[in-house]
Amino acid sequence: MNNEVLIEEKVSPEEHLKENSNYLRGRIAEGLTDGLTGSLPPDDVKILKFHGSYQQQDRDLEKERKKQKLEPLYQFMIRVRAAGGVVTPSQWLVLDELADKYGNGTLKLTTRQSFQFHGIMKRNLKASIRMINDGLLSTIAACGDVNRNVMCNPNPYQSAVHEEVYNYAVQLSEYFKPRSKAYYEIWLDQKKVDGNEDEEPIYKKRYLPRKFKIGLATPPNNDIDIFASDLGYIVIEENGRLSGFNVCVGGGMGATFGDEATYPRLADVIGFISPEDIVKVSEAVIAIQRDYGNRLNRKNARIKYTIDNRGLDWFIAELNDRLGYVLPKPKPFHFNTNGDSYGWLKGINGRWFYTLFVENGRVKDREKYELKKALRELAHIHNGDFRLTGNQNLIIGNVAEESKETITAVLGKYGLLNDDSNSGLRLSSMACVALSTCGLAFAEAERYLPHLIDKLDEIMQANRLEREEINIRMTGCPNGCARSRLGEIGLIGRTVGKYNLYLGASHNGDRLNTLYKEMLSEAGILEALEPIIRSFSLERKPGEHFGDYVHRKEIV
Ligand code: SRM
Ligand code: SF4
Repeated sequence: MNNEVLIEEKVSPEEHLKENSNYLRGRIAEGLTDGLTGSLPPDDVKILKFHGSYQQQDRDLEKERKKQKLEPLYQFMIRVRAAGGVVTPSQWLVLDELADKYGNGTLKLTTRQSFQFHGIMKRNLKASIRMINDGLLSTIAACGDVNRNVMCNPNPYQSAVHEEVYNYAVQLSEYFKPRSKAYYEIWLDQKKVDGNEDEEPIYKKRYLPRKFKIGLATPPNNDIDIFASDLGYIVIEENGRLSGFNVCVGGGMGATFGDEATYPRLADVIGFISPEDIVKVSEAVIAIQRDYGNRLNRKNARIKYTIDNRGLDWFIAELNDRLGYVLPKPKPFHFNTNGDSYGWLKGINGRWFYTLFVENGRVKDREKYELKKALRELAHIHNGDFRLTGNQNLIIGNVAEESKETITAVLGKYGLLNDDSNSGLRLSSMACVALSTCGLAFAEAERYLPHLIDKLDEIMQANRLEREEINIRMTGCPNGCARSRLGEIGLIGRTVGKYNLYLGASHNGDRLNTLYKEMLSEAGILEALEPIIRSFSLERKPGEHFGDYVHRKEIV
């Protein structure tokens, strides 16, 4: 047996699956037409992710369905790929209609500036993906072992280079899309042209060992949490022009309880590049991860582990080697915050941008709070765009001076204008989807955090901190989809109703939080936080953030 065969055997089953999938086709097309089950075969479920969809089940109904001896209520989540989270009003209307027609009537704005639909039945999956494509959007590679949605700062008000940076995000997103035609054949009925064989010049047949995420951040705003990216670019502006990017590599939030070989890690800033080198550098970084990432153990396969296993110096040397030059040293930069600023702001292009708080990114109609309806009405009259933020919020963007009043009136009519009814804590909160759709959730997040904040607000108010922006993040498991390890207060679900409490991330996203207490119920969380919040209000230094305070006081 030669070496190649030995190496060949040492990969996870997923690697063989990808390799044998005929460039991401699998048997998805056949499975879609099988009316006997609402699910797809397990192998195809894995390949389906590369097409932007996850098979799920409604976990609220799990026990009842089992009791009735019914198969789980299988349904699909679809994620849209929209670089930088920018869509036009007409695209918004397509997505809004899709949520009602095939989904569960809601839109989820994600922590990576994208849209998700939940509750789509298998019989409607193809029509849904088609509808998204007809709206000139896509779902391709929104999930799977490839480069995902590329993030960038959505708020152009502070930087003349914003549009330029957005264009780079689009360029990267396009360049790193899989080249396989499978997506277009399965969902859009394009015919395979004989002799026109698939090829993946960047990814090769096994694609990447694991998901890969790129982001571009424009200081002083770190609202995309650049240090959580596999590959990040920090915009360096000189004399009002884009002079280049600092490159950072190796960020990732996920971990598994009880498995010390897994951990969250912040990206390291390793050098500086000229703007025109961004594709070349990204390709070299992705190729290193493709060639050296762990293909045996998916839990250790992200680039953060590739870097830690071989050393950052090795990584930089390998990158320099592939680039054919030595990366210059990074340039100074400074981030203020990883949160959003709400309300109207005038962009340097003279147009207006309204950042709207969307609690945990869920767009739906509730009694006396018809957010979905309001945004539909806005999309009908708005000529600019909609921009999703990395904090699950929405910017009504590029509003002409003469339209500002009309937009304000619609927001006012539906009670959406920012006012003091939302505390600083709530405006700085973020929670992942978790139950009932996420198959990995141990506990509630999106559906519970608003209630916990009601109670925390009472403590904040009693200490005159109701306007204080303490960034609080909750996830239903340690995968960290709402970047809970970057919360000044972080809560991670252990089991239904119990959370680990983490404290002390920085307010600008450059320091992780630390475990403070484990397995807390709601009463335990309130009891743990009350004295710290009280002492913070009394003993903080002027302008000191909560995350910094708990460090100074050695609470963590
Ligand atoms: Fe995530 C898996 C939702 C951003 C780390 N994530 C999942 C799945 C697909 C569960 C699954 O594998 O079955 C969740 C679907 C839930 C549902 O019902 O919709 C899910 N992740 C989300 C979203 C929707 C959270 C949200 O409420 O906004 C975010 C969608 C982003 C997007 O538009 O692409 C989302 N996920 C993130 C982030 C944040 C980020 O990228 O900045 C992270 C942490 C950063 C990172 O990647 O390390 C993240 N998601 C994970 C992980 C852990 C990965 C790891 O290598 O450690 C998993 C589990 C996995 O991949 O095995 C996961
Ligand atoms: Fe699901 Fe965990 Fe991600 Fe929350 S953090 S969406 S529970 S995988």
